[in-house]
Amino acid sequence: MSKNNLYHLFEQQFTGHSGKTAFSTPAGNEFTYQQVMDISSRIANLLVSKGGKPGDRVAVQVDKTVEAVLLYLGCLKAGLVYLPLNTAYKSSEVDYFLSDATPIFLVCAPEKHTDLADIATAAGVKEIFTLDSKGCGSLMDASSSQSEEFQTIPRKSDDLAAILYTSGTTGRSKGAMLTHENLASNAQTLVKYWAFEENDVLLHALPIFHVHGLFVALHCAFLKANKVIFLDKFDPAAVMENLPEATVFMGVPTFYVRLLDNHEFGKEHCQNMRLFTAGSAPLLEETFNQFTDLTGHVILERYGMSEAGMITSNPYDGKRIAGSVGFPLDNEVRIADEDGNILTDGEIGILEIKGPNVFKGYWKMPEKTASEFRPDGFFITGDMTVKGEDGYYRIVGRSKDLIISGGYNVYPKEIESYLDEMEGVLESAVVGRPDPDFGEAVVAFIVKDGSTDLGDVDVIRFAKDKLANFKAPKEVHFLDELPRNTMGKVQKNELRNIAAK
Ligand code: MLC
Ligand code: AMP
Repeated sequence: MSKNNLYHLFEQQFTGHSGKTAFSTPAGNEFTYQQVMDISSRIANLLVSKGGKPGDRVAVQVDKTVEAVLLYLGCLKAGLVYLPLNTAYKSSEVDYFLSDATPIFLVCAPEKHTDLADIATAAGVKEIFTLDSKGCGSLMDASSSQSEEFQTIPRKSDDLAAILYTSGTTGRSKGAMLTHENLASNAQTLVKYWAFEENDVLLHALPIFHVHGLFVALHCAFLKANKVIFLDKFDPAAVMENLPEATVFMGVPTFYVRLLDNHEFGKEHCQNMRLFTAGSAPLLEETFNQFTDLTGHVILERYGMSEAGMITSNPYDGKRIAGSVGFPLDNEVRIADEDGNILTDGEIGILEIKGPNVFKGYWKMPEKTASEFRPDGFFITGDMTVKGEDGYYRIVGRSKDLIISGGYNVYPKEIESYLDEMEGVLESAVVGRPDPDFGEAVVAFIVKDGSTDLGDVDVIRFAKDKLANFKAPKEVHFLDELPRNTMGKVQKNELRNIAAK
C-alpha cells in the first residue's frame, strides 16, 4: 500500500541520484536531489508536528521558487493534499477557495498575510506560514530545525494528492480532486511517451499552480531525476540565455509566440534541444510552422486538463501535425453528442475520457460530479473534438463557455456576475476575441443603466479590484442593449463578431 504514495516513485529516483543537481536558478542557487529530499522532509515534519494529518488540505499562494516545489513534495510525503492557487487571485477569490476547501494550513506571500489572516481564520485555517519570492519566510524558518528524516506516509491509490480549482460555467469554481494514482499514472505515461532520459535538462518557465507547470513538467523531470533550470517566470531573454543548456522545454502557445517575436531568437539557442511541447490552449498553425522554419524543431502539441492531466499527444517519433493534438495517451477516449450518443470518425462531438488519469470528482460537489460523468464512468470534457481519417484528434472548439487567455482559463459568467454588480451597469456580457499574444483576449460588453457615466477605464479598474488581473477585460464596448434571440438568450456569436472587428 505504501508504494501508492506518488512521492515513493520520485524517491526511488532521488535516492539513486542524490548528488545530482535537481534545480538551478538564474540567481545562482543550486539544489541537489539530496537537498530536495532533506528539505522536503523537514517541511513534512513541520506540518505534521503542527497537527497536519493525511487528507488535510494545505492551501498555497506563493511566488514560484524551488522552496515552493519542496513544500509540494513535503505535502505529498505527509499525505497532505496540496492546493495551489494562482498568485494573481485577489483576497475575495482566495476567500472562496479557503472556505470551500477548509485547509488546515495556508502558505502565502508575506505581503498577503495581513489581507488573508481573517479570511483564513474564518475558514478554519490553523496556522499561516509565509514564503516569499526568494524562498524565505516563516515556513522555511520553522522547518529549519526539523529532522531531515521523514517516513513517507502510506497512501492508497485513490487517496487525494492535490486539489486544483478550475472555474465553472456557472461562475463557481470547482475543486478537481486528483489522487496519487491519477498523478503517478499520467507522469509514467508521459515520461515513456516523450522518451525522457536521465541526462535530460528541463528548462522550466511555467507557473507552478497549474497542472502544466506543476505536474506535467516537474513530474517528468522527477521520474528521471533530471536537472531543472528553474526560471521564476517566462521571460524570453532568460529562456534564450538558458535554452542552450536544456534538452526539453514546455510552454503555452504564448511562450512560442513571444519567442518568435524576439528577433534574437534562433536555431543557435536550440542546439541541444530534443523536445519542445505546447499545450493548455490551441497552438496556431502559423506559430507551429514559423517555429519549425526558424529552429528546425517541430513543436509537439498535446492536450489535457486539470481533471485528467494529459489526455492526448502528438507522437514523439511519428509525424507531429499542426492543429492536431495527436493520439490518446493511456486513457480511453470517445466522441459523443450532448446526449452521449457515440459518433463516428469524422463527426464533431464532445470528447469523453476514462482512465487512471481521470480525477475522482469535484470536491464537495457530488451532484456536479455525477452530471459530468456518464453512467459507464466516462468523463465529459466539454471539448469539441474530431478524429480525422489520419487517426489524429483535433480540438475544434468548446461546448463550455470558456475563454483561454495565455493559458489561463477565464469563465465569462464569473466576470459578468461581478460586472453586473457595478454601479451604472444594467447588464454585461463577456466574450473572447482572437489575440496575437494571448491567443484569446477578454472583451466585455456593457449596457449602462444611465445612473453614472462609465468609461472603459472604470470598468477595467472595477474588475481588477476583486478579480485576478488576467480576468479583467482588455477591451470594453458599450451597447444600448445586448443582442438576444427570441428565447431571450444573449447572442454571444454576434458579440464575438463585433469584438473581432
Ligand atoms: C498576464 N496577464 C494576462 C495573462 N498573464 N492577461 C491575460 N491572460 C494572461 N494569461 C496580464 C497581466 O496581469 C498584466 O496586466 C498584463 O497582462 C501584461 O502582463 P505580462 O507582463 O505580459 O504578463 P506575463 O507576466 O508575461 O504573463 C504572460 C504569460 C503568463 C503568458 C507568461 O500568463 C503565463 O505564464 N501563462 C501560462 C499559464 C499556464 O501555465 N497555464 C497552464 C494551465 S494548465 P496588468 O493589468 O496586471 O498590468 C492547463 C491544462 C493543460 O490548461 O493542458 O496544460
Ligand atoms: P484547465 O481547466 O485549466 O486545465 O484547462 C483545460 C482546457 O484547456 C481544456 O479543456 C481545453 O479546452 C484546453 N486545452 C488544453 N490543451 C489544449 C490544446 N492543445 N489545444 C486546445 N485546447 C487545449
